Amino acid sequence: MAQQPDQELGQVLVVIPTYNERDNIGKIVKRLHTALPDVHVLVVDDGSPDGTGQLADEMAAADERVHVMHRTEKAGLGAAYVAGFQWALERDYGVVCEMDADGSHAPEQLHRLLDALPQADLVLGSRWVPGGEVVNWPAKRKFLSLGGSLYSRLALGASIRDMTGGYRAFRADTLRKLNLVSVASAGYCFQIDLLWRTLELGFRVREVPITFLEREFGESKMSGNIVREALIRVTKWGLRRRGTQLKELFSGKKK
Ligand SMILES: Nc1nc2c(ncn2[C@@H]2O[C@H](COP(=O)(O)OP(=O)(O)O)[C@@H](O)[C@H]2O)c(=O)[nH]1
Ligand SMILES: [Mg+2]
Repeated sequence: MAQQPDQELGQVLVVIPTYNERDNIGKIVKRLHTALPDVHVLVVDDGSPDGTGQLADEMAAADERVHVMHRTEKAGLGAAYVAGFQWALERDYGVVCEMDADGSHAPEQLHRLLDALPQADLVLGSRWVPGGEVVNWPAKRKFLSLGGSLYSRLALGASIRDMTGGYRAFRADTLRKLNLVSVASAGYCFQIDLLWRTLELGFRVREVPITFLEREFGESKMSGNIVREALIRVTKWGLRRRGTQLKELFSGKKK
C-alpha cells in the first residue's frame, strides 16, 4: 500500500472541508492515519456552529500532522477548497487531495488514487466506472449524480464518467496551473470547474473506482441552489466551447 505514491511526488496533504461535522471529523482523520500514517490533513472549517472547528483545533494540538483553517462564514465547498489549496501551495506539499468529512470517501481507498498519480496529473475517485459503486444513496441522488455527469460530459465534450465527485488527488504542480484565484464556483460545481480547467490544459486525468458510502451522521449540505449554479455554469461553459469551435470552423473555411 502506498503512503507516498512516488518519492518524487512528495508529501501528501488531504484537505477536508467541514461544516457541522463534529460527529464525523475525529473518526475520519483517525481512519485516514490508520490507513496512511504519513499523510498530513488540513481541515477547512467555515465557522461551524456545532463546534467542529474547536474539535479540529484540539486534534491539531495533539498531532502535528493535522492542521486547521478557520473561515468566518459558510461560503460553500468551492471557496473552502480554493482557500485550502492556496494554503497547501504556499507550503511544501507535492500532492493535494480532496476528501469529504462524512465518511463517504473511505480513507482505506485513498491509496488507489495515490497509486495512480505517477501516471497522471489528476486522479479522480470514480463511482461510475467498472468497480465503482454508491451505497445507501436514495434514487434521487443517484439520478442527480449520473445526470449531472452525463450533462457535463455532453456539454463539455469530456470523456470522464464521474465529473462531480469529490474524492481526488492532484499533483501540486497541476493545481498551480489552474489559476485558482479566478475560480468563482461556490458550491459543488467547483468539482466540474476544476476538472474542466485541468482537461482544457491537456493534463492527464485518470479515474479509479471507489465505493461511495452515504453519511451516517450529520446532514448533507446539498441544495437546489447548488444544483442550479452547476447547471447554469456548465451550460455557459458548453456554449462558449461550441462558440469557439464554430469560430475555428468559420475562420478555417474562409482561409
Ligand atoms: N467548509 C465548508 N465545507 C462544506 C460546505 N458545504 C459542504 N461542506 C463539506 O463538504 C463535504 C461534502 O458535503 P455533503 O454535505 O456531505 O455533500 P453530499 O455528500 O453531496 O451530500 C462535507 O465534508 C461537508 O462538511 C461549506 O459551505 N463550507
Ligand atoms: Mg456527504
